[in-house]
Amino acid sequence: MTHSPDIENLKAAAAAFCLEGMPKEITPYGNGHINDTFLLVCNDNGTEKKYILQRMNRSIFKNPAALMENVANVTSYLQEEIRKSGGDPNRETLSVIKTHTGENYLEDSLHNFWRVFPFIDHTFCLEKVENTGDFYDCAVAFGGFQRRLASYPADTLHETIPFFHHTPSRFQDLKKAVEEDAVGRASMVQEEIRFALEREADTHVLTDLLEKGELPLRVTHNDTKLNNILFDDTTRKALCIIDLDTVMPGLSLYDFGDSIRTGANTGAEDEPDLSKVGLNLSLFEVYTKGFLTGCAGSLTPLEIRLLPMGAKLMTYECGIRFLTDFLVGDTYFKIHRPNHNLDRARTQFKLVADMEKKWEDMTKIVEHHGSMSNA
Ligand code: ADP
Ligand code: GN1
Ligand code: MG
Repeated sequence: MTHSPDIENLKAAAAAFCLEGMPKEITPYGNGHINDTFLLVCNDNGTEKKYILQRMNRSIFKNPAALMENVANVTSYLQEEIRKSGGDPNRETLSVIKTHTGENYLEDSLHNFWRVFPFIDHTFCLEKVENTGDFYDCAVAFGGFQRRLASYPADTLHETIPFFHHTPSRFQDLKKAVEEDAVGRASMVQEEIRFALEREADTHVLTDLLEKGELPLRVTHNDTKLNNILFDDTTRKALCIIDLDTVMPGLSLYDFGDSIRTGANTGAEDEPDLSKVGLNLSLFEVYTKGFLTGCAGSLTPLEIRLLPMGAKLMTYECGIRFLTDFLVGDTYFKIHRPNHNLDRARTQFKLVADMEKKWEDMTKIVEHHGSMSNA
């Protein structure tokens, strides 16, 4: 387990970057499960300049240089695209603040890896959908992100986490964790393990079609949860997509599915009361409509047909990742209470079960909006 950085580590890290003004406050920020995120406020002759300072998760991201090269290149590309379409490149995408030696990140003497982004001010980030309009905007933005990156040279992107959404290999990881039972927790989650194992046949539906060349590989975000998008305080429009660590070649269905998993759930990802968890079909419909609009006709008929499968599989995959992490002793996702990963796995499985009940409705919704988008 990596310890939280102390204030001296934080100050030393901040000092390595080309900032406007002198750092005056550094405080923990946001609700991510992976990196350690801080709001860094600088004083620039009486004016405040804000930044996001992050300690990257070095046990998950093995090659920070490659990762930051992806982020720097993708954000420069997006800035150009946004500029061409008349948008504001300083607010509608991240950009990488360099160190004094011109690097995209800093490795400190403790082998921590740090990076800095401008803080996109006057924005908010949602942990839960508050109204359908927000979720629609989010869908258009994530669809648009994929569309904007359609011509990005995918072969120049490094694979930051190999087999990230390869559900069959996530399934193998779960089986291994069950067999090894490293911290003696398997006996308490027999029901959850059975739920996961019963669905093995689903795990390779998308990867098989990809291997057969029937689904196109695209540049995708791969972590399109609701809190990875910033909304503008003034316009309340989806403004900027963040958390670009997993931008890699992937399937459109991954991006669609992960947003449904997080945004169309009637409960929180870690809700202990499972009666609150289920699929909100009207939010599913809103997101389907928005995503198809954002992708602007670029999805193939098979991709559209498989949108419900993308939603179910991303939810199932996340559930088995949480369950695996619970079984190995909580080494990947940050937890804030005992059994946190178990609570998370349970919500995901409850959501999968609810999607299975509502499958016909999900299919009809997709058929309806899919036919309109191709009309
Ligand atoms: P993680 O990989 O741990 O999820 P993120 O990059 O998503 O880390 O950052 C965590 C949170 O910090 C986000 O959900 C968001 O609230 C906030 N955040 C990150 N970058 C910015 C930014 N540039 N401007 C404003 N808020 C940000
Ligand atoms: C992590 O980084 P964050 O909190 O946005 C994870 C996602 C999971 C998600 C579950 C790099 O997302 O894959 O779906 O937690 N990111 C990584 O909440 O593993
Ligand atoms: Mg995040």
